[in-house]
Amino acid sequence: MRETYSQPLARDAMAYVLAGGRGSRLKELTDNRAKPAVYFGGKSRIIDFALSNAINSGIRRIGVATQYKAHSLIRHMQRAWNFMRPERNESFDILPASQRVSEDHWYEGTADAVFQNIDIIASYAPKYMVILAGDHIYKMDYELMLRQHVDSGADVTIGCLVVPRMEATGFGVMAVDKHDTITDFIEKPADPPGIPGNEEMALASMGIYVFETKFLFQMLQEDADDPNSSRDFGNDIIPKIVKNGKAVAHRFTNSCIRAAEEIEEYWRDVGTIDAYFEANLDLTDTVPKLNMYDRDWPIWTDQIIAAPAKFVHDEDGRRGMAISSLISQDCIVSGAIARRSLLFTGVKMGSFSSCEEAVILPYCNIGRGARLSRVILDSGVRIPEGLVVGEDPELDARRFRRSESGVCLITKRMIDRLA
Ligand code: ADQ
Ligand code: ADP
Repeated sequence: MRETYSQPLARDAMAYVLAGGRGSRLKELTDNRAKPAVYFGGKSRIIDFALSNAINSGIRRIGVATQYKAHSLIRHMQRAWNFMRPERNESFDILPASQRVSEDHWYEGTADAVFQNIDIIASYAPKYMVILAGDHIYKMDYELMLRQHVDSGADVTIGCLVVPRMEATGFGVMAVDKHDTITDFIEKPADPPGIPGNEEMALASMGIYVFETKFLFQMLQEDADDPNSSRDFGNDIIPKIVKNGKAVAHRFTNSCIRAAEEIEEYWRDVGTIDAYFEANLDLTDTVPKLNMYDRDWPIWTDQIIAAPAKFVHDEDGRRGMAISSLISQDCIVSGAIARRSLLFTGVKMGSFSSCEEAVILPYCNIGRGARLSRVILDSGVRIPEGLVVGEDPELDARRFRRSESGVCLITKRMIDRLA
């Protein structure tokens, strides 16, 4: 029988965000920052989505494990996520891999990134742990997952998505019975099993797990004592529970979005240059699949003190304008045109310049007469006067990082090499 809950389970839960991965398929975008710190959507960073989901779900204890190139990630979180109040039993802990347990290694795998901080988690005594990845774009109410976990009596509940079978090779793939109890789990199979009756699709793990804290600690200790373990949730902990205990699949829905607004389920990995570019560009659609204007489920981020975006005539009377574009604060578009583009904070566009299908990260400067199309500009890039990108594929490929679908990623170093 279903229990009814007198108070949200989220109040007894801690969210633990794994944010240590590099995301190497994002190439130079992750040369100096971890994937969760990469900017997304006009003013946020990727990690803001998982963290906002946690806050919007009612979770008030959050830990974030960092490892690879964590400086800009940590700085962002210190600025944006410092509003938790210990006196109200709230907490926000940034947990860099700091050799807390052993002097000779950092976090070995995702399970180790939790194991090494068991004492800090225990000090807050959460009843449930919600383990999250810090590198996906989606909205999700974890309270619903917590309820399913308690109702089903599972040892672990795993968030899952239905994906095309051949795209499932990069995921943990599972088989379930009619109650969604997981009967098999294979991490990153070369030939993923399909869903019975729907063989071209597969049930993929989102890398999101709910455990009772006591049980998780026990599993992590056993894993730490196993010399053959790679200390990873997907490779070690989850397959073991599927074999010896009860693992249940929680099917992802945009459950936090009001029914009237529900367009289609939205979850993106944005792990490659092309996926990252497309997901950003999608936001310039008249009705995007991801609604960033939803006041019921806001995406929290750093609120910098900055002047409003400004569109001005230049000295020759040429209009500055933006069409189907997202323009953040502190931008100045002067006698220039932006089409289907995202201008993050502090971007300046000079006279006669134009950009079309451009993702322009904070504090870039676009010189007079420059013409850019299908580009991603890393933060702080200064585009020289008159530079043209997106019209000569061979020249672009020699100068910049040109993706399979012809998107050019441009960094400061690449611009310096042009000089
Ligand atoms: P992967 O996509 O391979 O598989 P993984 O590299 O294990 O993901 O990283 C998961 C999360 O942990 C990411 O957010 C990453 O940033 C972070 N992370 C990785 N190494 C870390 C470390 N040493 N310290 C701290 N954080 C770290 C996983 C599951 C699959 C599932 C996919 C879904 O194993 O079963 O399908 O996620 O994306
Ligand atoms: P990241 O390292 O992830 O790009 P940072 O927050 O470190 O993010 O800064 C991004 C870029 O923006 C850097 O080139 C930095 O010099 C520049 N920058 C940051 N804040 C400002 C500011 N207030 N004015 C001008 N440039 C800034």
